[in-house]
Amino acid sequence: MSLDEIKISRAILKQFTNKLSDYLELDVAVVGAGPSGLMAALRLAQKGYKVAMFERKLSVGGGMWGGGMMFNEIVVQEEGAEILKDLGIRIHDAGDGYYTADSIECTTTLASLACKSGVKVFNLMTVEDVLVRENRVTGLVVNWTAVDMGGLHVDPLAVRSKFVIEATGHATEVLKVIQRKSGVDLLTETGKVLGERSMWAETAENTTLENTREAVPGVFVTGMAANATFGSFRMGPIFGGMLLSGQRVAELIHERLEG
Ligand code: 48F
Repeated sequence: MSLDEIKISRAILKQFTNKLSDYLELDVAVVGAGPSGLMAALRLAQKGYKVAMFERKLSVGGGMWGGGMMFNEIVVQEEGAEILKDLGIRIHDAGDGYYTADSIECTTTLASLACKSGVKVFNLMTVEDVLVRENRVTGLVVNWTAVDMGGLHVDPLAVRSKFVIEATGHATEVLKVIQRKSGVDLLTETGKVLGERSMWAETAENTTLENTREAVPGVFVTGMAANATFGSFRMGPIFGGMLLSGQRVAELIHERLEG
């Protein structure tokens, strides 16, 4: 077979355009492909929902690749270890209820399972705004990350979704744009993002689950974004809370979509 560069180019363009066009209307749009977002997307896709993830960077995985301070192992507690085992990720018993796992195995397995379950990942895209109708978020406004990085004056495109998951981590970028532009109050004490506090692993892990909830009509928060939204602590390289939070947000949205 002879290879033709134009056929290669056309194959990519056609398939990508079809994929993006198919995923402009969604059940759930996940912003940020870190561990909590990936876990949420995986569980929702396993339930049969149409899910897309928008990730600013070239790679998915967020802060999971680097373990703690670039030592590429993560720590989980008992419940997190159960999830990793269920996903087929190998764990090491570090004693006293702590388990470690290779962060590269965790990230690649989680990402692979999400893709194979039907999640479509759009990497290199930044969510810069949302669609709001009658005080409810109904979708996302996305642009190429390169446009953002280049400071180029290029208009974005829009995606409609029944629910949005804010999984942008410490930055809570989706909620911050909603706060700045929509006039809709967040479901926090002040109506604004309360902000993340300094490291306290135990409390942070415990509060992650209770902070995993709807933060503005149509938008659920998960992972570190949940703690940052509701003013809780950071936890460092212990990841059980991220995985549990991803599962929890998937359950909450499933209940709403079913009801
Ligand atoms: O930060 P990140 O890994 O969030 P997470 O799932 O996990 C937090 C842990 O990694 C760690 C921790 C552990 O316990 O504290 O920090 O809560 O992933 C967030 C992802 O969102 C992307 C960002 O590139 C990263 O991959 N992201 C952030 N803002 C945007 C975005 C945006 N506006 N549009 C698209 N992607």
